[in-house]
Amino acid sequence: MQKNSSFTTPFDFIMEKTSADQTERTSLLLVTGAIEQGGRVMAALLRKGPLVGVTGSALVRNIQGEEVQKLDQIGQDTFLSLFRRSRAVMSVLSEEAEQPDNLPYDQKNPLLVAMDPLDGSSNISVNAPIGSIFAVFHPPLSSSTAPEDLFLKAASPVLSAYLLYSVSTSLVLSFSGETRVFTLDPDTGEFLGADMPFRFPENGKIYSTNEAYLPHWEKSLQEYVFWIKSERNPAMILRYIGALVGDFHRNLLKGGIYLYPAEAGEKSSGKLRLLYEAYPMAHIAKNSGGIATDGKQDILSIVPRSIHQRVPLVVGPSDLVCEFHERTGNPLPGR
Ligand code: AHM
Ligand code: MG
Repeated sequence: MQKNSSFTTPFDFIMEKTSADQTERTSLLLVTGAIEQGGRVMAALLRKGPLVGVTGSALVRNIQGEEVQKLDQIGQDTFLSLFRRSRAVMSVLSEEAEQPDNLPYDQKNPLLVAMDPLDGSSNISVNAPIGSIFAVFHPPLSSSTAPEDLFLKAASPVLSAYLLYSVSTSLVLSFSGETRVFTLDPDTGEFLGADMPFRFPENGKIYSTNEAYLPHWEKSLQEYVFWIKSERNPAMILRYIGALVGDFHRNLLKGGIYLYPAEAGEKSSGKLRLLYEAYPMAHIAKNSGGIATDGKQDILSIVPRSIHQRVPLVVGPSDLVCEFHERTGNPLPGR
C-alpha cells in the first residue's frame, strides 16, 4: 500500500485527543495497542482459515446456550491475554465467559473492557465478514464496588472500537467525540487512516434487519418496514450481512439504519447484548452523527441490571433513527 503522508494511526489519534489531559493517556494507549495487536493476530489467522483448522465448532455451548465456534475461543484467548499483558485493564467482561476476568494491573488509571471477541459467529463457516467489538470504561468512582458489579456501575464508554475482518481489516475507534476509521496494512502491521473524523452520510437509504422475524414484531414496526420499502420516497433497500459489525460498518459508510427489535416469545428483550454490542455501537454512532435506541430510549441512558443483559437495538444516522421513532409512535424528545 502506498503510504500517504496524511495517514494517521490509532496511536496518533489517542495522543492528539489526550494532549490536554494526560491522566488516562497511557492506559488508553496500552488498551488501544492491545486491540490493534489482537486485530493483527486474528486477521493473520483468518487469512488462512480452514487451512490452519481455525474454522468449525468447538463442540461446546457458551453460557448463553449458543454453540461455541473455535474462533470464538481463539478470539477470547487472544484478546484476554493481550489485555492481561497490557497491565492497564482491571477487568474484562466477555460474551464468552460467565463472569468477568479480573486482571493484574500497574497503571494509575486502569480501565474496564467489555468485549464480544468474535461477532457474527454464524458467518465463520461461510467465509463471510465477522468482527470483534469493545467498550472501554472507567471503573466506578466508589472504592466499595464489588468486582462483579464494576460493569453495572460504570458510566458510558470512554472509548469504543470494533475490528471488521473482511476484504481488508478495518479498525474503527471512537473517543472524545470523534470516530476514526483505520485499515490494516498487512505488510507492515500498521493500522492507517485519514486524519479526520468520520461521520454518517446524510440521506442514506439502506435498512439492515433480519426480516424473517417480522411476523413476531410489534405492529408499528411491521408498518414501518412496509412503509420504508413501499411508500417512502425514496424507498429504502435491504442489506443484511448477519454480523452486527459488518452491517453497522456498511451503514456507517453508506448511510443506513440497523434494527434488531424485540420479538414476541423467546427474544422479548432482543438478541444483542447491552454492554459489549449495543453500548459500543451506540457510542460510535453518537460520535459519528448518529443515535442508538432500544426503540424507546437512548441506549447510552440504559443502566445495566446484569452483565449479559440483552436489548433491542435501533442504530444509524440521526435522520433515519428519528424517522423510525416518528413512524413507530415514539418521537425522540428534543429531535
Ligand atoms: P454473535 O455475537 O453470537 O455472533 O451474535 C450476534 C449476531 C450479530 O452480529 C448479528 O447482527 C445477529 O447476531 C444476527 O442474528 P440473526 O442470525 O438472528 O439475524
Ligand atoms: Mg459473538
